[in-house]
Amino acid sequence: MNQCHSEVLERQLKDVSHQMLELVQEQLRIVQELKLEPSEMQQLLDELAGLAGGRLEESYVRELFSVVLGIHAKAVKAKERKPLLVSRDHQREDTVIELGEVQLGGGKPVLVAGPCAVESYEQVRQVAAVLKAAGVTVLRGGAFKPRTSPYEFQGLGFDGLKILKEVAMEFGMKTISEIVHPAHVELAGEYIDVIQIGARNMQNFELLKAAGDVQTPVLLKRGLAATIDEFLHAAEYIVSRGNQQVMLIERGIRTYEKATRNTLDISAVPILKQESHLPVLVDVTHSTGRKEIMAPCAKAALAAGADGVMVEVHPNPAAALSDAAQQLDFEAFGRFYAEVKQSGLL
Ligand SMILES: [Mn+2]
Repeated sequence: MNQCHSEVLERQLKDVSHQMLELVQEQLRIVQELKLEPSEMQQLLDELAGLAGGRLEESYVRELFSVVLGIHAKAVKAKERKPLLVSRDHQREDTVIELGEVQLGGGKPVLVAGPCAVESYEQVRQVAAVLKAAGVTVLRGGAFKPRTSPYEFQGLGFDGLKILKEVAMEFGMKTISEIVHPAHVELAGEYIDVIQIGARNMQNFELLKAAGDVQTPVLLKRGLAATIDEFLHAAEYIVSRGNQQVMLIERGIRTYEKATRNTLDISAVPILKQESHLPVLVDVTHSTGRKEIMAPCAKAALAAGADGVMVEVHPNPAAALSDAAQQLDFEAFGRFYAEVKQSGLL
């Protein structure tokens, strides 16, 4: 082959390759515009493979054209997979939930505190007075208590919600309480500012739907054996019904570890913040079950990006009707709060 002939061939190779590139792009455009089904794409491939001859084997033809068809199939799938409403892909900015003077998810972390259960007017009032004096304005207290055993204290029900409302009015506080029955969700909004859906009910889909049908903010607890994906999908149940005011709270998951009541999944905090625009809180009481490590765990949660921390406080934990072992008395709460505040994270 002389010099001149090889130069011509090289130019031809370049030309043909460029044309091929253009043709492949054109092929992809047409395939996408036609919105071909996988079965139709297979048919086309079979036809082309049947035309193979000369230097090209059937399998090479299939390989050559399957690239374009593969790109198309991937694009179709990606289009079908819509991002969750609770995801960052759907909404970039943080969701901010206003609770009186405090904002959850607004960049300034919030402390939520109160007794495990509403036991009496006097008990709630005592706690509220101490918390308010310390500067805490969001009060929690369980009126409906789904307990492990049916023989344990089940809560005061609506009478408990009434007590919360009365005390909150007196001290100018906002309230959070768990609701366990879908039929109670609407009425609950008249007594409390935030409906909590507990860990055991995280996948109670009828309850989630009912919470999605009202406009009361919802605090959704992570189930004790729920993955982060299941947690986010549970939140999606609420948001997809129209209630966008949802907060997520990590409360520990069940592992083989016995040193703590549950295992606080601190990594869930930055993952949830990354994956979702909803505010993320950490319950240091139920995740640890150990008073002496609640302050460091609260600091860890805040350092990891949590928008708030929840802790249980009782005037006389030893006599509490639920979670006696892990509620802080007023003195311990004072130490806890001071230690967390001293870190500058709260
Ligand atoms: Mn409790």
